[in-house]
Amino acid sequence: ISVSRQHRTAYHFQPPKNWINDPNGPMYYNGIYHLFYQYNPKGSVWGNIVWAHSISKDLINWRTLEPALYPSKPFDKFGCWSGSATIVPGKGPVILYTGVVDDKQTQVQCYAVPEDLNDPLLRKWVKPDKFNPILVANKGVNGSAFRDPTTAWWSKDGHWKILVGSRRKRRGIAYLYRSKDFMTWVQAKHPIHSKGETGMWECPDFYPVLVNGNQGLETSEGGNHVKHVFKNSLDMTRFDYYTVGTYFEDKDRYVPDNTSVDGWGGLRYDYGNFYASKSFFDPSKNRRILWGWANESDTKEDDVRKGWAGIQAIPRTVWLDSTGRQLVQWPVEELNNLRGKEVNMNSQKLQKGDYVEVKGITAAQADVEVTFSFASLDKAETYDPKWVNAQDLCAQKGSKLQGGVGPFGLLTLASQNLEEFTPVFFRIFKGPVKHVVLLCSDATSSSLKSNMYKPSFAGFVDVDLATNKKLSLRSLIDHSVVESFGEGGKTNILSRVYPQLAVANQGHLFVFNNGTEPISVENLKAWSMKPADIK
Ligand code: DQQ
Repeated sequence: ISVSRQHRTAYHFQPPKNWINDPNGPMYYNGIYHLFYQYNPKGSVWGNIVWAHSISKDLINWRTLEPALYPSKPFDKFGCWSGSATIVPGKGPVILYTGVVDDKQTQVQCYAVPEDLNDPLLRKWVKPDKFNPILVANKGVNGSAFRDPTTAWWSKDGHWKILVGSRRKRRGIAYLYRSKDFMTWVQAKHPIHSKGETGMWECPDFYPVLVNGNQGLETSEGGNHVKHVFKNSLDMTRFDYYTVGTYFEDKDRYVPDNTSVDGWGGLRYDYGNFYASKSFFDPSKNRRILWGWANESDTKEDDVRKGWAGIQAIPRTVWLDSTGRQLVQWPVEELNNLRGKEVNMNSQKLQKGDYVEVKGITAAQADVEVTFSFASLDKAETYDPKWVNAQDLCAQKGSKLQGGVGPFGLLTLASQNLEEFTPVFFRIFKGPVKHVVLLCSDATSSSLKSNMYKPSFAGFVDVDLATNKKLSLRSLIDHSVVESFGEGGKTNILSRVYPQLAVANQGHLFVFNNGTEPISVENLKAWSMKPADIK
């Protein structure tokens, strides 16, 4: 296979060629899922941004239509940047997006509606001159940092409300706007939320989650049975952070719970490569679905050579964990329809230094679910409270340095003789109060090729091992992607890697243990994945 194709994904969404970034305006309308995304029709680096448009019946197999939005008006002449869709009862879908008006990147908010609501595919979108642009930066608002409108929600006080991401100096801000008719918008006196020293808040997202249960909620739902989630994408770190908190609808203020921290130290949807995400409510299955963009980790020159860059992560169902402290995410169930041949491994013991191959599947294009168990935590290494940054800790310890309980887990995209591998693994420490569990997806040894970004992505897993000495892991392996879900989706990490040897049918999968405590692979199921039908 050619170099440009060998790292293309088989079931993660990507167009046939060119650059993509943020998912935009995802929605379900009249039986069809719509995904729009930032796209460069002219090349594989960022630029010339339009809204590409793909449709699906199952969130996995896609048809690409012509771009829905491209620069065509004075208010979006320099780009159609990110935004969201709202389905307005009785009217149909409305897109809100950011138009760039000049070469100084001055940003305004615009709207677009389907040209013909009777077209089941909603192929053509129009930007009426009446009311457009619907928002320009008021005095005191930084017009070159004013973008990415959210899906609107309807409040009991008779207003539609949206958020727009911004910053004032180094303070990240989400401004709130109200409208009675969806066309005339007035800025609220106070932002819904802001935080010092976090920089630009790109792509804010704001939605209710059920306090008890995993069903999703329509964006306008409120009441005592809900909490709210506020997410922003921090330009300074290129990660998506969220808090769980309370929305005071009468004051239009959001206050995070004291269990979640705003900003760099806070909770993340994903501790790897996952940015500018956006969620939507899917009424057909009563779930909330989260899309996120995974950028390349190779160089710009590589992207030019490949002729493509950027993928979308597998859409994830998202809900509030029973602890109320964090969210849980899981690949949409439709993905399982791509599962082909299955192999199993049960009660496989792994002593220190063991690694065992999982044979019989296409290991470079696979889905793996595994549960590990261990008899005792006595040998766990002592946790040093200075280790607050999981990624630094993973970089320091890696998968090769022997531990007490762990490192154990999967070696994905491995070459036969382990010249290359991307380990996804747990490492357990004895903390002052309880055990500290680290989940790591370490790209350090992923490729013999040097000169690329090979981060040791990692996050901590909030789990109580005292009663249940087990940890579970699912990894979606797709040529240049390893997208992993720890403990049922509590801590998730997407890595982009570019093996040179472990490509196509030269890719292998192993389970391993490099700690003194023996580990049991209680149950492992792995499937060859069929390619998704994306045209
Ligand atoms: N990407 C868009 C912006 C957004 C950024 C431009 C986030 O609207 O803030 O392509 O990746």
